[in-house]
Amino acid sequence: MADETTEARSSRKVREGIVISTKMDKTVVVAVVDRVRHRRYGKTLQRTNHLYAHDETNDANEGDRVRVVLHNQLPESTSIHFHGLELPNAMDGVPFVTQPPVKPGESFTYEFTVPNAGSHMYHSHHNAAKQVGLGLLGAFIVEPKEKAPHDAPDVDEVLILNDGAHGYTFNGKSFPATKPIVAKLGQTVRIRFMNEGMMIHPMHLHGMHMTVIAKDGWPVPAPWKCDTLNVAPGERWDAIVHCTNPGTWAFHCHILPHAESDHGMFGMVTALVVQK
Ligand SMILES: [Cu+2]
Repeated sequence: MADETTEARSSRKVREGIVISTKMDKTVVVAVVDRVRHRRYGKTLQRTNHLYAHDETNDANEGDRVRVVLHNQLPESTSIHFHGLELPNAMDGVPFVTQPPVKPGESFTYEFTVPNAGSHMYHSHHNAAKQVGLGLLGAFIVEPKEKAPHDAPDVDEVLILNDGAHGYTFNGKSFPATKPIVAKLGQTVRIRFMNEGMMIHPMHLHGMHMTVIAKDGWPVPAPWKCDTLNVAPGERWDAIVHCTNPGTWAFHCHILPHAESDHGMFGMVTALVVQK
């Protein structure tokens, strides 16, 4: 085990303030929260984003062994909770419940076998209204061992909703800085909605409907259709859009003060672009 850690460390790609995965051993994912300056840590982490519990070959990796090493270089305590994963208690990352807070300068290693597939998240579970609001979060996506037909969409997107100190954001950005989702006519898009904020956000797509296929990583018993999908704090919803209608379609939170002002659209607004 010690050797594995050394190997992984020697190969890890350290980017600023990010959670990092290494391919050195596909059973090992090393995450590091380091080189983070207090003023910037939120933005940095939120931009980075996604800790995938699978390697680049997209093997089904439900059941992988994962190691996440948290180095706390913040000026305050923190922790990592893996939201949605059904882990052994000691790995649940909740200060004063399952572990002491990880204090500034300290490290903590989370290690577990990935138990359940689906769209999950990881985030700080300490002073979270501030820390998660500033971006100590990401998507933790576990590919299932047994693939369903919708596990191979043409376009696969994660949309993390947040409403903390950085305002109303998708993946850390507010409109017009949000990234549009782009697909070709006839393609399918999977959107993995994740709400890391403190408010409900009804996500509304213009021009086409969504087909909801999973809730909190679990397939729904029967897929259902909608054009407005309420995403509450902590929830993850997976939906498929069959891109049958060409054009640039607004895609936004329908609590209007989260999306529109007298200066036009802002905040939780993006577009689904269906190209002919
Ligand atoms: Cu909203």
